Amino acid sequence: MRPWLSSLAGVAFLAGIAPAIAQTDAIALYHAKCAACHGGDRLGAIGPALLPDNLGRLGVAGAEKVIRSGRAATQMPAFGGELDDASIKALAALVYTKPATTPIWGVKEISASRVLTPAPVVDKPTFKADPLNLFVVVESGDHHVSILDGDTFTPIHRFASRFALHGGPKFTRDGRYVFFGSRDGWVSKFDLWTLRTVAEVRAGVNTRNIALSKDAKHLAVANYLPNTLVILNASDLSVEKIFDVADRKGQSSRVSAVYQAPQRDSFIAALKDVPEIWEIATNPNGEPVFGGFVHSYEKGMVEALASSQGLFALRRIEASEPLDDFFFDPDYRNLIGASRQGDHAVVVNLNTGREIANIPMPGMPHLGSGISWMRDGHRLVATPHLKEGKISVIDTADWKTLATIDTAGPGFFLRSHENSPYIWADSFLSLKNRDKIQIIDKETLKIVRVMQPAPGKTTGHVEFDRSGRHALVSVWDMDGAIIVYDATTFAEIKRLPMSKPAGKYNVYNKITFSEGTSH
Ligand code: DHE
Repeated sequence: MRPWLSSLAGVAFLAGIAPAIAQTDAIALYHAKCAACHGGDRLGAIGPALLPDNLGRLGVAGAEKVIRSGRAATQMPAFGGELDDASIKALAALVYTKPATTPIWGVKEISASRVLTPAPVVDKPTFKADPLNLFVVVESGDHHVSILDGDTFTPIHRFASRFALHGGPKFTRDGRYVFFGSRDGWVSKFDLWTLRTVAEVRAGVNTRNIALSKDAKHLAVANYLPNTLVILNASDLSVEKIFDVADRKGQSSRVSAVYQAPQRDSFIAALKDVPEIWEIATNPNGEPVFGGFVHSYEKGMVEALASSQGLFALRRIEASEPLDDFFFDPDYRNLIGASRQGDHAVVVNLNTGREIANIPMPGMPHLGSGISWMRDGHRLVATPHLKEGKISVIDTADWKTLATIDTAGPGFFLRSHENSPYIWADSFLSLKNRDKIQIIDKETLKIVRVMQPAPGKTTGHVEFDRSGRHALVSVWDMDGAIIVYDATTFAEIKRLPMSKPAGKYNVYNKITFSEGTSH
């Protein structure tokens, strides 16, 4: 038995339950009721991993509720009829106990998880819709993905995804393949022409997101558990390299996120626990892709499975503090990273590796959702704030805050399109106004309209079609919807029922790195 499963006293302590209940064999109970789906070691199987960091914001009380009542639209049954309250509390406390030793998830484990299901050979899509104007919709309610025709807004396919996909899916430049990452570390490769999943692999135990290299040959996976950055071969999802992430002094770190930087032909990684930003060459020549400005390189980290010289060469950029949640300017020369204090952001010039500005930004900016556009010859960047109902607008000429737009409440996502004069902003995290969408004029920086697509229901995340004429809005409810709006008149065109649709992604906008959408 694993050491971290062996302490009933600890479980009872964590659960705050009486000694008599402490005798309840929570571990035996776990093995009897949970292990078949969630794995004997809690690392997940057909059900998700049951480790505190994987469970995120659910909380112990939330876990008790799920054990008691089950989880709608999943295979998680309700145990309320067969387990008493003390047993449910002991199980919830158990799954919220950190493992005493870090689970091992290296080349062997990753490779053993890989499943290949090649699709039939085709030379064109197996459907009539414009393959570049499809929308990929992640339905987080029942863990499915829907594919929509972006001209008629009609679903053409729906399939079960891995549990809890997170972050934007990543598309190959021809728009044929899309990759998804789940919080439990699963990476899935889906063929949009044959509408089939063609490969899957579990690249981590607790994963943040994925990024695809410029040439679509390599896929990077950012992990919180273990502290690794995994590079997969994007063709068959085999392991190419694993970085055990640590700073120069050897201090290990989680990886907050990894981003593709096509203009630089590299990946850029945000590290959670150490003041370094990593840049990893995805070009076999390595160094020249960084424009000759590079000072420090380290090659061949822990498991150098790739032998070519410059490929995956690592450059460490030292920062004054750990930075998270990056926004990049369109040529990927500069990034803006949020300080963990939540009150300022730091601009780093990636060519020189130096910090060039510090921008006060109270209220925890969510730079990952930032967008940029040109106004009066200046490139502006807008970012929502997770803790305040404000949108900051920064002028990249001097990296100063040009305006602060007050909204109905803290928001999560922003969207625009090069053909639209407006920014669409939600108030996703507001207590009272989470059903509001604000339309902001990109010239005047004023709110010109407030919409309430589904009164009382959390609404957020907008994506335009390839022309910019329509905007699709998510109603995040089990009984939710994607609402299609005319992006000029704001008239509702169509309402498609969906199960808690999270993000939706237009193939063309993604592969062209459209201005106004996430990359
Ligand atoms: Fe996300 C993208 C981090 C919570 C839905 N989220 C991202 C990205 C990062 C990130 C770094 C960009 C990755 C990419 O697209 O490749 N998210 C974080 C957090 O640190 C945070 C605040 C806490 C956490 O638990 O991880 C967080 N995110 C959430 C949620 O609670 C959301 C609303 C629901 C969910 O699915 O968990 C959520 N995040 C999203 C979505 C995107 C995303 C839909 C992709 C946006 C896009 O348009 O590209």
